[in-house]
This record gives sequence, structure tokens and C-alpha cells, in this order.
Amino acid sequence: MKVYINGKFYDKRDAKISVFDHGLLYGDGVFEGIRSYNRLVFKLKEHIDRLFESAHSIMLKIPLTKSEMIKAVILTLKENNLKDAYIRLVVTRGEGDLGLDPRKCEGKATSIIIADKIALYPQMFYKKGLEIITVPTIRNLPEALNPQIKSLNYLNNILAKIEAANMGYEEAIMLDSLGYVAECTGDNIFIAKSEHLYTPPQCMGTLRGITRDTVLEIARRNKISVHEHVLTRHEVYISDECFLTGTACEIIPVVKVDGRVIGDGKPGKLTLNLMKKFKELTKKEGTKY
Ligand code: PXG
Repeated sequence: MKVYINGKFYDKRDAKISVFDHGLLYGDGVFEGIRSYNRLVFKLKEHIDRLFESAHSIMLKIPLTKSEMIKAVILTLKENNLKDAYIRLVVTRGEGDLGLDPRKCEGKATSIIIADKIALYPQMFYKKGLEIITVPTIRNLPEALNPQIKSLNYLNNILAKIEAANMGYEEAIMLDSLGYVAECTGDNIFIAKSEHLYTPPQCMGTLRGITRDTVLEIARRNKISVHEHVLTRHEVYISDECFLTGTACEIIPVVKVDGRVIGDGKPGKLTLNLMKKFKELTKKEGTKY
């Protein structure tokens, strides 16, 4: 495996950065997770745009332009000769001193691109559906650390993941500070009720996921009624279908939430249809390499 760091490629075991990098010391940096399917990078422009938006919000100057970053991603995929890949883009504040002041790292941002494989959940869950639970840790308040910023500081989500794992579950629903359903630790949530699709709006504690946007796009194109609407846990419990979306998990059905069986306890028709349409889209849409 060849890892891109600041314009050069390194073998996996030599791909190292300084212990003084503020990405490590403070989680000061941003990231993206992108997928490629059969030599097509899916929604590359959208991911690069979001990376730059996250960086802009934390006043981190990415040392590459967007088109240079796109070229670097393509180069990394070619260098690793990967047809299907999960690409992790990381830009950190760079090397500074032991204080948190980012001005000490001025002009030294570190750019990293790793291309590998990822399987977030065992394959059987795509067939039989996931069982998930709501956890005590709420999603970060947007006024404190806005979930739209895909920062390297993911402890909020990691704590929720630990709580889910402690209870024997793969994934957790995180609520916002008002108690509405926000999202899961690394994916967005949808429900279907009476042929309508619902997903929480991005305003409170929900990342505007690119897979979420893709599902909205597929639904609208296929005349499926979709609503970005606040959701309570009750509405999830009484839904006909539930599924999660994310670059890593793609679309995965959910069949039980907090012990409540969703619909008939099997992946729903609408969910399976969206999974099929999503797969078709990834086969024909993307940046070629
Ligand atoms: N919500 C959160 C909090 C996320 O981190 C998504 C939703 C889905 O967004 P996209 O744009 O991917 O549809 C994410 C995705 C992983 C992993 O390895 C995934 C994410 C972050 C960290 C790890 O599964 N982001």
C-alpha cells in the first residue's frame, strides 16, 4: 500500500507524521471518506467541496487547490491499483508546539490520502437488517462543534459507538439536545411510513451526508415522496421501514430499534429498491481513473 503525504508516496510502514502534528495532539483537522466503484470515484466533487467547507469553517488553509486535491486522489488510486476502494482524505493543522494555538502551525498543514478497502458491517446485516439502540450520549450541539464540520475530533461519535458496543449493538442512534433523532455514529437515518420517506433535517445535530443527499436525489427522481423533517424516537418505532446511509455503509436496513420491531422485522420493499437503485447509480456515475 502506498500512502500519500504532502505530495509524496510512502509505503504503509513508512507513512508517518510528527507527534507534534495538531491533528494528533488536538484532533485539529478535517477529513472525508470517499468510495470508488469499478474505477469510478462516486461523488468526488461533493466530497472535495465538503472537505474544503469543513476546512474553511475551522480556518484551516488546505495547501492544495480543489483540482489539485482531485488529481492527488486519482493518483493515489492509480498508485495502489485499486478498482474498488475506500479513500480517506485527512488534512491536519500540521506540526506545531505543545500549545493548542493553531497559529504556531502556520503554513504547515499536513495532507494525507489513504486508499484501502472497508466493510463497515458484516455482509449478513445487509440481508437481514441491523438492530440498533439509542444511546445516552447526544450529538454535539451545533453551537459548540457543528456536526457539519467533518473534523478529526470524532470522540462524540466514538463515545456513542462505545455505548452501543457495550450493549452488544453495532450502531447507535444519537439524539440532539432537544431529544429528536439526529443521526447514527457514522451514518444518517431514514424511515419510511405509508410510502413516504423521512430523514431529519441538517439543522440540529445531523451531518448533511452525501449518501443521504444521493438517496433524496434517487427518491425524487423516482417520484417517491421524501421529507426532511424532525423525527422522534416514537416515529422511528412505528415506522414501516428504517435504514441508514453513509459512504462506508452505503444503504443498510434496520429491523429493530430499542427492542421495537420495525415493520415486519425484515428489510422493507422501499429500502431494498433504494439499495438496488443506489448500486446502479454507483456503476454508472463518477470520476473515471
Ligand atoms: N453522519 C456522520 C456523523 C458521519 O460521520 C455520515 C453521517 C454519512 O455521510 P456520507 O457523506 O458519508 O454519506 C458520516 C460519514 C466510517 C466513517 O468509517 C464514516 C464517517 C466518518 C467516520 C468514519 O464509517 N462519515
